[in-house]
Amino acid sequence: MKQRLALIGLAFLWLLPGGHPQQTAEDACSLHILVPGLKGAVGDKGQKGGVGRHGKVGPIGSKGIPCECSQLRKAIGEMDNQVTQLTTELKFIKNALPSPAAVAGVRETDSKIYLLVKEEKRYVDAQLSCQGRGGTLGMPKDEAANSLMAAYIAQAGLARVFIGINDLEREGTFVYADRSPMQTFSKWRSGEPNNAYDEEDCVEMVASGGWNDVACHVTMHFLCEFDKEHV
Ligand SMILES: [Ca+2]
Ligand SMILES: [Ca+2]
Repeated sequence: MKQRLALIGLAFLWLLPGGHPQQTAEDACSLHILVPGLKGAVGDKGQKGGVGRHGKVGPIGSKGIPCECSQLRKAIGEMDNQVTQLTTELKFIKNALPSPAAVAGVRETDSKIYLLVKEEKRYVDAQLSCQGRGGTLGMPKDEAANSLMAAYIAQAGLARVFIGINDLEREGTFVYADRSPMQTFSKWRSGEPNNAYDEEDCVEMVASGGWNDVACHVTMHFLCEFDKEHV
């Protein structure tokens, strides 16, 4: 987000009248470029009165250049979109984030925001916590999402977190927290899911990105995800 703010800041500086030393906007749709005159070469001191070989050239008058209104409008439109998106994200940050100590930053893609919550909760409570913030436990549905989540966990120095996958309703049939079925993508660790002790119906992701079914009543940190459209 910092990068985007910096970009927008730069874009505003560029567009502000006087923001660039060589540009002034005299009307809405023309830019005038002022080119300073060339200074004459300094004459030899001993030859007072002599005119330098390159005498002073007067300032070149401002020359009107019709600017590309459509490009400017497009740039402004894009900034409008970015402001809207930033407003949405700020709203999310205000509403969804727990105390700063419990968060290891956020990660985001074009469509999702991921939030690692460093509070130890049981699976069901973790899911409720994510839902209370407007999201759900993280649901890695493809390699890209899985990799992003794994890197996030590793960078936060955590070994494992709950993610939004379970076979609570039907043993051996794993579904995502939004009840959508497992598709072709999965990331089970070797030998998993093993339903150990006949009680493993929830799923953790370890820092390498692999999945393991675990008991739902154990407590651990967890990873929420949010649809940007719905935050
Ligand atoms: Ca199970
Ligand atoms: Ca297991």
